[in-house]
Amino acid sequence: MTVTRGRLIVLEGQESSGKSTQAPRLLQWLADHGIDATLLREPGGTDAGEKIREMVLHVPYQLTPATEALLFMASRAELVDRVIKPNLREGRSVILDRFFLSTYAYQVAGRGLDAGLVASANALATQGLVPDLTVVLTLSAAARRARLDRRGGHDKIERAGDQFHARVDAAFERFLDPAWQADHPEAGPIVGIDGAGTEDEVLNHMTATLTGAWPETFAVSSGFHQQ
Ligand code: Z5A
Repeated sequence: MTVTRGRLIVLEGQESSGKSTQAPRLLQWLADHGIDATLLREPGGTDAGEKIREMVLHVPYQLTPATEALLFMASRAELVDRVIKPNLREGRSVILDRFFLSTYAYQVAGRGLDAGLVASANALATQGLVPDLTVVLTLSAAARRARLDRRGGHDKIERAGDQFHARVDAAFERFLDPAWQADHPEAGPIVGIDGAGTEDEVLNHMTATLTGAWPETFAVSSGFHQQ
C-alpha cells in the first residue's frame, strides 16, 4: 500500500494574533473531516527543543541576535528531523504553530540579521522542507496590545519595543506579497487571514482557505482524501 505524504500547514503572525487559539480548533476541524494530523509548535516539540524554548524566551540575560536565531534554528532542526518529517512520511498532516517565517520576521526584520545568511542556516535546519500552506493571521498592533494586556505575562521578545514590533509587522505584511513569495520558494504559498473576528469567524476563514487551496481533498462529503 502506498502511503501518501501528509501536509504541512503552518500558522504564523505576531504574538496574540490568535495562532495558539486557532491551532487546536483547526486540528479538530481536520479530525472531523477524517484527517489524521498532529499539532506542533516552535520553538519546542522535542526534548532539546523544549530546553531551547526556555533558554531563548525566558532566561534573564540578553542573547546576541545571532545566538537567538541559531537557537530557534537548533530547535527547528530537531523538530523537522525527529518529528515533522516522520509524521509527513507516515501520511499524517502537521499543523505547526510558527516556523521559519518567524525567524525572517523577528531575527532578520526585527533584529537586523543578514537575510541571506539566515536563509542559508535555515536551509540546514529545515533540510529544504517547504510548507504546503502558511496562514499568516493579521491583527492591528492596538488589538494585539489589548489582548496581551488582558492575558498578561510577556516573554523577552514580546517586551522588545514598539519599533521592533513595527518592523516585524512590516515583514509579515511583506510575506503576503506574491513578488516576495516568488523570490522565496523555500516558503511555499502564504495567505493572510484577518485575525480580528471572533474565534469562530477566524476559524471559518481558515477552513475556507484550506478548502479553496485543496478542493480535491475536501470532497463534497465530509470524507477527507489525502492526495
Ligand atoms: N520566535 C522568534 O523570534 N523566532 C523564531 O524563529 C520563532 C519564534 C519560531 C514564541 O513564543 C516567541 O518566539 C514569539 C516569537 C518568537 N514571541 N513573540 N513575540 P510563544 O510561542 O509563547 O508566543 P506566540 O507564538 O507569540 O504566542 P501568543 O503570544 O500566545 O500568540 P498567539 O498564539 O498568536 O495568540 P493566542 O494565544 O491564540 O491568543 C492571545 C490572546 O488573545 C489569548 O488571551 C486569547 O484568548 C485571545 N484571543 C485569541 N483569539 C481571539 C479572538 N478571535 N478574539 C478575541 N480574543 C482572542
